[in-house]
Amino acid sequence: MKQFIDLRSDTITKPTEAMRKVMYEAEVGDDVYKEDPTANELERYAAELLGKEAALYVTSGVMGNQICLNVLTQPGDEVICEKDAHIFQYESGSPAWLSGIQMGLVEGVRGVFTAEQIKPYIRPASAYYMARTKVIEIENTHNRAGGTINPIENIKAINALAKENSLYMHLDGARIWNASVASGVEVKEYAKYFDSVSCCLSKGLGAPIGSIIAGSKDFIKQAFRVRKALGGGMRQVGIIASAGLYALKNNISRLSEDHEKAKMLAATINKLESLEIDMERVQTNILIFKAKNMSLEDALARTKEKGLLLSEGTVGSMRAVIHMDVSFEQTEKACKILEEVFGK
Ligand code: TLP
Repeated sequence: MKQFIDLRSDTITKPTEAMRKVMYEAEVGDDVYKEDPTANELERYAAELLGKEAALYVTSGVMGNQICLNVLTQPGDEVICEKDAHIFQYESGSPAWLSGIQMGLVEGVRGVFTAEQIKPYIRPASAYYMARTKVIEIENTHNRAGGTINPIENIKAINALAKENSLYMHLDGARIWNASVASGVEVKEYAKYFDSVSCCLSKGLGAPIGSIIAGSKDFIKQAFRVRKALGGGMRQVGIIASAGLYALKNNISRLSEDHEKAKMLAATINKLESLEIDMERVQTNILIFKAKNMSLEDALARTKEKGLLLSEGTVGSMRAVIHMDVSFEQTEKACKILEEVFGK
């Protein structure tokens, strides 16, 4: 079988030997009864890491986001989010489908909107003929914008606006670990400004499955019920929760290595005349770039032909995502492949 350098996503990582060992040895029980010691420990550890009262293990990032939105809203409510937010673009329309809510879209700069910008989108409570604004959602890092970080001062200002208007704040922190490692701001500090937080264990951290949601005890109590209603009540879940716990304990600080490799690749892309990249977006592990004189289909096919797998990014662009299963050597090889395909 041909060996590809697979940069389609950081979701494609496979558990290491050490991770598989803790999975094999995990103590388990029935988690629907809250009797799985490993899942309980993962939730306790994650809540502490995020500085929240409680946490809940869920199957995926989508489930995490959608449970949070469901708990925070009523049908007919509106969630303000950035126009390229994952909850709007890539979650199967589930805010409407599962919770009967709509999105109020605001265009940010490189995925980041300011408090000033969203102020006019908050609907007056007296306007009974409008949807009710209920939640402000922030994605950090922002996937479709190219792994960009939402600055903590900006989040603080948005939180103040939310408080003034009695709105909830939800964080899609699928890659909050990347934001934290790159900015030096603790995940706890980011999470402090949100009523609910969803973060992935199965992306940069390398676990095979699962996400964490966190918030107040009361919030998690309600989330537990919604998780069950969505079919997310798992039984001897310690088998996979152990991998998540291992990932949280061992794989956060190493993300800086992924960011370094992403910079290496970005430097190559930037020097190739037939490629276009906005270097200000190069902040963590995701690169979004375009070929000037080639269709997206051709570009993806020609890189694949040479052994490099890329995915589709925002409209018409390519995406490369660095993760723990890509070595420095493979990153150099990926740079060479880009030079061969786009270097003329
Ligand atoms: N992102 C996936 C695809 O869905 C695009 C990827 O390959 O990047 N929030 C954010 C910001 C995400 O990037 C993702 C997954 C999710 C939520 C959903 O996580 P999962 O896939 O675990 O449901």
